[in-house]
Amino acid sequence: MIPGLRFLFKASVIGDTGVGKTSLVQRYASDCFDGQGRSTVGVEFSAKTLDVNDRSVKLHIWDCSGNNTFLPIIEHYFRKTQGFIVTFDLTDPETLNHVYSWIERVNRVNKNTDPVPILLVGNKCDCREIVTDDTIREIMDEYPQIFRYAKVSAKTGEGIDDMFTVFAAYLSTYYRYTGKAIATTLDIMADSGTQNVEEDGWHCCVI
Ligand SMILES: Nc1nc2c(ncn2[C@@H]2O[C@H](COP(=O)(O)OP(=O)(O)OP(=O)(O)O)[C@@H](O)[C@H]2O)c(=O)[nH]1
Ligand SMILES: [Mg+2]
Repeated sequence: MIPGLRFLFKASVIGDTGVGKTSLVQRYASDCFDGQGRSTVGVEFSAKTLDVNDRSVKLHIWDCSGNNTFLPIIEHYFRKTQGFIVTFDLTDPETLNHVYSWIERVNRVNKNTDPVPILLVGNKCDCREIVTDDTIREIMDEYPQIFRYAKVSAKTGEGIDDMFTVFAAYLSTYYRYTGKAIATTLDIMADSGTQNVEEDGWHCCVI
């Protein structure tokens, strides 16, 4: 671990209602799965810290409702998000088709910035898969901002830790080395060991 090198990223988990967004966040943050399926009202917040590539990365995770009623509220959370986790249900091809509109929404809200990195996640891999790899490939070809596709199960926990580790590792490298304004800010903070960006000393990577 490099002393003083700590990053904070805002992450938003989005996708259709019922794909398992809350379940996968709960599995990651609390290692539990309640199977109740209570639809999220608006947005729920979780935080978790992990070590990746000698850096301590804190993720502020905003779990957004997939219900259209809440779109005006959750779109507010799309701003100043460093990375999106766009989720679909491997047993429901419609939810994969809707990934297009979720990404379009993200890009519309962030039209004045570079495309925000996206991790595409297919959840419920404990069940029989119905979606086709071809469709996933088409979406990834259309949106190069999707840096990785992960297949997971919130129910069994398969792939969940890995997907968040990959997500945090990618963001910390992306924002540090892409030469964007944010990367400069991070470098300065890291080099000077700045501690005063956030009250608790985390480098908040808000663009
Ligand atoms: N078999 C299986 N069921 C899952 C998995 N993840 C979630 N579910 C179930 O899918 C349903 C919906 O899960 P939620 O986590 O509430 O879905 P959500 O995407 O947060 O839904 P909204 O909050 O309405 O947007 C629940 O009944 C869960 O128990 C999984 O990995 N495998
Ligand atoms: Mg939910």
